[in-house]
Amino acid sequence: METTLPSADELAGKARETAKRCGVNVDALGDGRTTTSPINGGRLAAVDWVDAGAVDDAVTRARQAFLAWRTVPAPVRGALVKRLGELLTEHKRELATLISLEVGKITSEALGEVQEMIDVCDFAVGLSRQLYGRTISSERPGHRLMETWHPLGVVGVISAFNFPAAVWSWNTAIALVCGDPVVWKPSELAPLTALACAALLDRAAAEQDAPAYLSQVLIGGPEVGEALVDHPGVALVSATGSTRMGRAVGPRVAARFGRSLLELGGNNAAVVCPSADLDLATRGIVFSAAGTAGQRCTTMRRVIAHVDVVDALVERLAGAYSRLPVGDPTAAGTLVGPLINGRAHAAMRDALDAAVRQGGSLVAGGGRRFEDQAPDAFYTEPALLRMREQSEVVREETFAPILYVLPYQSLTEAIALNNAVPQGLSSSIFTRDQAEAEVFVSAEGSDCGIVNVNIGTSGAEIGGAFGGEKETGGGRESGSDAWRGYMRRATNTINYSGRLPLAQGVEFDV
Ligand code: UN1
Repeated sequence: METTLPSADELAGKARETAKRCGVNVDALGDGRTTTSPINGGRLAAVDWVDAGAVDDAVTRARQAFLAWRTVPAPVRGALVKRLGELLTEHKRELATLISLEVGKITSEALGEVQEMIDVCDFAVGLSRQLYGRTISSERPGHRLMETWHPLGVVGVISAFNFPAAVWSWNTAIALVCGDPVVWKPSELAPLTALACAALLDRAAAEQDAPAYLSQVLIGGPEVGEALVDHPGVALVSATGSTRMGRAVGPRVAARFGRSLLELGGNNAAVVCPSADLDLATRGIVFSAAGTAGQRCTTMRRVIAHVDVVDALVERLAGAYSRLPVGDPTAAGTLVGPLINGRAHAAMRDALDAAVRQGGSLVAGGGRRFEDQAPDAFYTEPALLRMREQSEVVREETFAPILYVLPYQSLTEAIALNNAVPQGLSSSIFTRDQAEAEVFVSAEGSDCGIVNVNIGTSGAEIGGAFGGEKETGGGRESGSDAWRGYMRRATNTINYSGRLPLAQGVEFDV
């Protein structure tokens, strides 16, 4: 595809104007740290950073907001989130533009990210009338047992570049209806997107007369995240990022008996069975493997295909890979935008070299594009490789569009391969054999937090609980009952008998 990438001035002007339309005070951004756009590698914006010292002030203010917000009835808290959802709907296109400019997402996926934000607001508004506890039969006459759910406290959110807005919203929409203020440390690569989200929520909060400082954003480096992790006033740390980051965060939060919700790496596979609809499987696989330039935590990185269909499948995949339009993510028709930066590109090159050393063969893609035009932008063709076995590099998560295809003979072997990686986020099976599908989703099937049938591994809806096992960290965000992670449970025993029978038949007469 012929592409002329936009100039740095053009993108910087667009970013400034779009942020302004979302309510960001662009004249007060300062001239601190420069960010670049992965679209052309050029300067996009400059934003002042705070240092770790800002965390204590922010948490103190959030704690004040908590004392007020926790007494506001949950359905009234829901009204704030409802307004946020309306403002996100109104500014959907602008937010999507900022996401594309800052992290290189194609327009459709950037709009999809904002749609996830709107959807989780809808979900949270409904939830605000459904924060149910149970009543439980007491073993004693004239007694009732019940549980009540109360706001937990300040939630610290640490998010990554690849979903620079949606991850905040999954946490914030739920936290706010649960009665918790949020302090957010976004990716330093996407500060304008974060400031735009914050401006929209500030506007909603002002309109709804919500307490000040319910939501704060701290633009800064890793030391800001660390201070949030260590602060005893942060009741829950919800961190999305690499397994390396999670390994540092988890124990530090645990050491102060805080709560953490970890959403870390994935190494997601699809099993393709002999009965699979190969055209459907091809479409599902290519979206999950090449979409977002391989930079979702749910990106498909492995295909485990039955020996009877592996050749036919690889042929279809290779055809689709050769037709993938790589280019300017804001241009119509592009399906694969740039990698976030040169480091990601180097990691991709290293993984491809390692895969070949480990017996793999490159079937399609892997090359770099537009290097002459924009040496600091990193466009790559998604790579498709055949591997003889699940070697070391296949068991690692490389945050780039690399898809390894492995053969299998029996479903038991396929499931074992699916599970034989340290990560446990997402998985899928393509089959028309119901028994095979059932085995894959059963207790002896995939060990992941997300297990799909006849769709790819990425693009989950917000209604389900999102997250995974093993090195993925175990946390669950967004839908289903993930809200419980943002509240504290009290078990209440109510005695209306006028006597004092003790549980377990204990006698203690005084
Ligand atoms: C992520 O990459 O951090 O399921 C989240 C999906 C999206 C979320 C991905 N709804 O692909």
